[in-house]
Amino acid sequence: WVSVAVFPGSFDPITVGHLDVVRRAAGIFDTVIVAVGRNAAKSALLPLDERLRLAALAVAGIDGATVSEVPGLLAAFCAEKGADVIVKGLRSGSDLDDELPMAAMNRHLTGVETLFLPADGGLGHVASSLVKDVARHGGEIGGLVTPEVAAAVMAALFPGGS
Ligand code: COD
Repeated sequence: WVSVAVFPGSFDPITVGHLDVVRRAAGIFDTVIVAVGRNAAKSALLPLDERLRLAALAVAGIDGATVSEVPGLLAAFCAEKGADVIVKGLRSGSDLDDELPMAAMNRHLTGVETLFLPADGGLGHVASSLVKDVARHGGEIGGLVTPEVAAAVMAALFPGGS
């Protein structure tokens, strides 16, 4: 028996906070599929293929971690991959408010359970949206994302160079 977890998100872009969850989940499950999907409530800075490429580069050194696109419904993707659970990270009470209905809906749809990992104490402030906002306003994002991600975010925000 091989335990499979799916860690879904927009990953726009993948951050050190996401990578901490991937590493910790990979320590619990045989396989962790980083599942790059679309959040209908958010408009993405990076196109899906770029988010996939950057996520694959970022998790390349993590044993058992792979990256895949979620083309449609997450619950259907989990069933197709034979995934035992969905893993999510929790930074705050507002994350929990967002995540609880999704966890209940995914379980309603196919029975797939969701497990929550609390954010690392030093990474609770790391969010893709804040990384983009800091970069947009000239702040340093080097410690928050990998160098490849930092370059891609800068190129997307300032296409002609800054
Ligand atoms: N520390 C710990 N966890 C973190 C950190 C951090 N610093 N930063 C982010 N996380 C966690 C988040 O809490 C979340 O669990 C996960 O990482 C992904 O975060 P995001 O922001 O990249 O992704 P979201 O929340 O936009 O992803 C939403 C999904 C794409 C998962 C959702 O929209 C979805 O399932 N879409 C597919 C269609 C579908 O099935 N819809 C019905 C859902 S019920």
